[in-house]
Amino acid sequence: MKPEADNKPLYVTQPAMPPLRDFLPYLEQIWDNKILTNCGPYHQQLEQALAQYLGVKYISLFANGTLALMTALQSMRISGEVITTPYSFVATAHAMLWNGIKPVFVDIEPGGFNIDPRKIEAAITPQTTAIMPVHCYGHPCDVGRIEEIASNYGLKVIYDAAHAFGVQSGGSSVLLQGDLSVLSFHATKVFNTFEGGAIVSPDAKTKRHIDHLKNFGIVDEVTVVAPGINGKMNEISAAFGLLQLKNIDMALQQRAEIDHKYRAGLRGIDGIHCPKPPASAVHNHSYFPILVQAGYRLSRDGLFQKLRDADIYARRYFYPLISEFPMYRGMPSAATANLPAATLVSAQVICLPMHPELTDAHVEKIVQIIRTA
Ligand code: T4K
Repeated sequence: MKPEADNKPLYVTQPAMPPLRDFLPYLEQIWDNKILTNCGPYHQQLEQALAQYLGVKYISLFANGTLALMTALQSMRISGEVITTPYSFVATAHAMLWNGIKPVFVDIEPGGFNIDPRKIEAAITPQTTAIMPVHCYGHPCDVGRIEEIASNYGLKVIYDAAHAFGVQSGGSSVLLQGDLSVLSFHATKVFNTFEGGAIVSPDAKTKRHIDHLKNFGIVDEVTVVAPGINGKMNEISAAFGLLQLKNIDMALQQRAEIDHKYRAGLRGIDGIHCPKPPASAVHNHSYFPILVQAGYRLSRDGLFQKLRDADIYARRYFYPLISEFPMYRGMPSAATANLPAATLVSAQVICLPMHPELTDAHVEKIVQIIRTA
């Protein structure tokens, strides 16, 4: 970490930018060969490099994570109802509406951030075709239990793994779980391509189908096999991804150190709780959520404002819950009484700034505000 703070605002997430000069050779290459998109050379290289880095075999790049979620659902022919969590970014449920699917919200585990597998079975109806859990903040879901339920009821599992770049559970990539996993490479993510996303598939046939769907369903000049979308990642984004990948291990290490410093600094403050991911997981420290609970001197929103007054743009991810937005709140599963754990966490959470360029002084400043508020 750099030693000194500056007076720039601190955002909850911020992309770590490699030196511009390192990107110029990639740009020159694109200018030279004039292939700007449609699965060009950088697109292909990034798919291979990511598969290797992430420890998965089949990955399809997308223009963003939301298009990847929509296509993942389409590729599995998911219809009817899909069980999901209300404690996520709104794209998780929006991807279902785009496919004419009804999301059914199930509460999160008390003391955690992910869907509670013990509550899934009660939400299954004859219309249920799939479960879409979210590895929220990169904390792995209870994948074993979810798999068990899915196979008992013949349901597909599509993980929204937007936060789970590089996360491992039980000794292998968490992206290998379920039928498909969907990543986001948005500017605010651990690994970014400006905008971007990906689907991890279990086999070559599924990847091929997804690759057709993200390119209008086109197979060749005269063959279109499905009403696909334009979901392709462009060459500039793919090139940026290749450059980012060179620095990703260092960025992950810096995040781990910042996480450690926050925990040490915030230890012992009454009413401030810093939930940890399971100890068995290899974590990516994509976010640093704290819970502001009884015993703290300010309300959650009081502390949120105090930070903002000091130019620290922490965020209340995820408040409001998805189930509270107008297009969802009339659904029976969106009732607050059905979602007590998510409602509580949503009212307590603040995600503190977390990105590799935070200095010791930044962390100390944030800790000091929370300690002395
Ligand atoms: N599933 C889950 C679980 C997700 O969290 C997301 C996205 C998705 C699916 C969908 O994936 P994508 O289609 O986005 O690939 C942000 C991101 O836009 C969104 O990608 C992310 N989740 C969500 C959790 O956070 P906002 O509306 O909070 O972003 P914004 O613009 O307020 O940015 C947050 C902070 O980041 C800003 O205060 C400043 C900083 N920032 C932002 C941008 C865009 C930068 O420093 N540089 C930037 O370029 O949604």
